[in-house]
Amino acid sequence: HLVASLEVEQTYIMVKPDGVQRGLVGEIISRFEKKGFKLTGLKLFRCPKELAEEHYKELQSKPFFPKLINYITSGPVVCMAWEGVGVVASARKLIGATNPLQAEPGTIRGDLAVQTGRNVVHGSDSPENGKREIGLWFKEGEICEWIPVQEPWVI
Ligand code: 3AN
Repeated sequence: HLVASLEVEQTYIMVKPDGVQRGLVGEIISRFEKKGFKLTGLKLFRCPKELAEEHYKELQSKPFFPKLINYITSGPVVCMAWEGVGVVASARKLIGATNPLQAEPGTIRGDLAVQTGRNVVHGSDSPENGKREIGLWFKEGEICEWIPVQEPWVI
């Protein structure tokens, strides 16, 4: 169980191949934007098998591991880094339960997915894994630190 944190954290969010194929990229990004978190990294990427295996190494012994690797490498994914106070646990809430049939309506999986093996989005499960996964999926220079400014963009 994740407890809300007051620390500024980083989390790795990824639209999985089914989310890209189904045209849900904009919808998923907008959920995190509207919540108020800060986007610090974003790219479309075709993930090599070795990276998928490293990312999911904790699940290596699970019977569904080969299927999971096939799924994640089956097409491009959208890699994102998001920053904010308590972003790790909050993003997991926005995403909803691993099994989309158990995910609450209003969550991404609750609204947009049916199958565990096609659950459209990934979110890091701890601040430590957030850092680890951002380091895994992004190269140096691909993460952009920025400070929001209040400018009268439209007069
Ligand atoms: P979450 O993505 O909600 O953090 P994890 O970390 O337990 O869930 O699992 C990682 C991914 O592995 C899931 N997003 C899902 O794609 C896949 N997965 C987990 N459990 C199963 C399962 N029982 N059958 C098939 N795939 C699974």
